[in-house]
Amino acid sequence: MDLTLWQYQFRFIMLGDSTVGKSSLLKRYTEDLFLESINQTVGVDFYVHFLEVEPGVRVKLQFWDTAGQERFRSVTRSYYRNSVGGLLVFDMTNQDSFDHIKEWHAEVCDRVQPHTVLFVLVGQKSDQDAEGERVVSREEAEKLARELGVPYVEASARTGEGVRDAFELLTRWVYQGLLSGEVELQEGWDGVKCAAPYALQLQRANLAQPSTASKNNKKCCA
Ligand SMILES: Nc1nc2c(ncn2[C@@H]2O[C@H](COP(=O)(O)OP(=O)(O)OP(=O)(O)O)[C@@H](O)[C@H]2O)c(=O)[nH]1
Ligand SMILES: [Mg+2]
Repeated sequence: MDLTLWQYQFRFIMLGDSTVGKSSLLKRYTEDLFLESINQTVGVDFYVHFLEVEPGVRVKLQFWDTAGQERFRSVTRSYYRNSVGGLLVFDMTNQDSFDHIKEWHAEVCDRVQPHTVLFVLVGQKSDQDAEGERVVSREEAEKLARELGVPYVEASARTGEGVRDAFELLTRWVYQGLLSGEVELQEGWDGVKCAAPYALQLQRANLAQPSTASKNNKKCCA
């Protein structure tokens, strides 16, 4: 099987203050690597990963890894609009990074209208909990997640804990949104691409009529 073949492409954006570990999360997820010394992102970096969301349905995930530093904001803002999903990342040992999450969320939501972005809130550096370095409790983070209407995952790029969960939760959420029609393919918008859009319409129609769904091939773009 050609591993570069895909039925869907989703564009995700990494958001959060500098040093919370956005690039480290991506390095862990896409290369299974962790670097104690990693360069600060300058502007925006780009990562790719493939995920099979159900047998025979491969999604190409494109990640825009933005710099958290304010001076790059004018560059990073231009990537919001063509993203279908975003990871809102804070460092659980850094109160300010948590306090700024609402601003990151509002900044993106305001700028992507009329599109919407699906978010997952990620509490990073969970390995530091055992070291007594944690300053943001799980309860506080879950409360914020409820306010924003997004799921919450704790992760550590250093140990790998929770990293796949965070990325795959978001991917499956977008995929389900596509099947239900909550996420729409739109001309001139690159958040989602489908290799065979007509097949997606068929799959949606099948899902809406369970009796016929079982008789037909359920796979989109197959
Ligand atoms: N203990 C611990 N340190 C981490 C973890 N993830 C990243 N770090 C460290 O945190 C620092 C910043 O990580 P980056 O991944 O560069 O952070 P970033 O959010 O991409 O920062 P910008 O590119 O400036 O926006 C580095 O020294 C990493 O080694 C983690 O899970 N645990
Ligand atoms: Mg970075």
